[in-house]
Amino acid sequence: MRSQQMPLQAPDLKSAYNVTLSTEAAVNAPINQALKPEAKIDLLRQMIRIRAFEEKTVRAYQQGHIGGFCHTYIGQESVAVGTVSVLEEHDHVITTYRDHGHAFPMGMGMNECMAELFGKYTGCSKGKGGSMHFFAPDKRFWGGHGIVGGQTPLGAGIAFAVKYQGLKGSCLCFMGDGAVNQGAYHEALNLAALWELPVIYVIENNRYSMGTCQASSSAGNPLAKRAEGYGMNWAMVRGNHILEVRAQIRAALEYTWETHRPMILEIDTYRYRGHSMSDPDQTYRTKDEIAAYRTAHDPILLFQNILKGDKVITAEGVEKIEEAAEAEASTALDFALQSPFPPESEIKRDVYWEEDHPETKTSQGTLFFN
Ligand SMILES: Cc1ncc(C[n+]2csc(CCOP(=O)(O)OP(=O)(O)O)c2C)c(N)n1
Ligand SMILES: [Mg+2]
Repeated sequence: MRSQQMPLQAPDLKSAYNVTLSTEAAVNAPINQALKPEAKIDLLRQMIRIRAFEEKTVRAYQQGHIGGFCHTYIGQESVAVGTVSVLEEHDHVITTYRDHGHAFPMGMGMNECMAELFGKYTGCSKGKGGSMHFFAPDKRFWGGHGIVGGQTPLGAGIAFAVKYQGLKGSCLCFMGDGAVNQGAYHEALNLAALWELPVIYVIENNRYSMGTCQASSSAGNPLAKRAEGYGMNWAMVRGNHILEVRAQIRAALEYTWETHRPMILEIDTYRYRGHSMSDPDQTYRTKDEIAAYRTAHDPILLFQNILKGDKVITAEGVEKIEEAAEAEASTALDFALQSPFPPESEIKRDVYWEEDHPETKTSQGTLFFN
C-alpha cells in the first residue's frame, strides 16, 4: 500500500518514506551515523547562528529600524537546519514569509539578510522585499513568499522543472499548519500527484497560525493525512530533534528521487514569539505554555545536551559558538545601519519582467499606478 501510514517500528530506512521513525531508528539512520564530530558541531552552530540573528532582529524591530512585517523562526531552527543538511546538489527549497531560518543553511549571509530587513539597497532583494522575501535562486533557495500557500504551486513547478531536466532532485516546499486549507495547496497536491512530481510538502506545524490554533481552524488530524486523498505518502516528524528531522527528510528525499512521486511530511515544532512582530501573542496561548516548551523541548538545548553527553563538545565550546554568532550578527547590524536605501529611481525595477525588459512586452495594460 503506497498511501498508508505505518505503525511505529524500527524500519528498513530504504522503504521508510511512509513511516514515522522512532527516535532510536532516526538517530541510527545511516545519514546520522555518517556524521563526523565536526559536522555535528556545525549543525549546532547553524542553529545558534539563526537564533543570534533573530534576537538581534527583534531588538532592531523594536527600535524602529525595520518596517513592515517580520516573522521570526525562533524555536523552529532544527527543522530548517536539519532539512537543508541532507540535501544534494539538485534539491531546491521554497518557503513562506517565515524564511530567515532557511536562508542561512541555504548559504545566504547575515549581512545581505539584515540589510534586507532594514530596507537597504545592499539587501538580497535590494531592500525592496523585506523580511518575507529573502531570496537566493543561485543557491537553489526560491524565497520567501508572503501569500499563505502561495509557494505551494511554485514548489510543484520547481519539481516539474527538476524532473523535466532529468535531474535527480526534489523540491522541499515548506509551509505552515495554517496553509493547509488554501485552495492553491490542494490544486498543487492534485497536480503533483497526477504528474508524479518530486516535491515534498513540509508542514512546519508550530500549532498556531495567525491568532488561532489548529483545532479551531483545520478539520482532521494529522494534517499530513490529507495526502491519502491524493494517493500520496505522508509521515510525521518530531521536529525539535535535529537528527530525527535529518533521517526523515533524507528518507523522503530518497523516495522522491527514486519514484518522482510527491509526499507530505508534517513536522511538529513550536515558535516562541507571536505570529509576527506586531502580534502580541497574548490572546491565544499562555506565557507558561511557551516557557514549558522552551525548558523541556528547545531544539538547540536538546542537541547541545546530546553533544555534551557524547563528549563531542564542552560547555566552553558552546559558549565560543554563541559568542561568534553574536559577533557575526552584530557585524550584520552595523552593515545594515551603514548601508544606503535604494534610490527612488529604482522603485519600479525588479518588480515586473516586462517593465525591466520592454522589448519583450506582450501584454497591454497598466503595471504601475501613478
Ligand atoms: C492568502 C493569505 N491569507 C491571509 C494572510 C494573512 N496571514 C499571514 S500568515 C497567516 C497565518 C499562517 O499561519 P501558519 O501557516 O500556521 O504559519 P506560521 O505563521 O505559524 O508559521 C495569515 C492568516 C496571508 N498572508 N495570505
Ligand atoms: Mg503555524
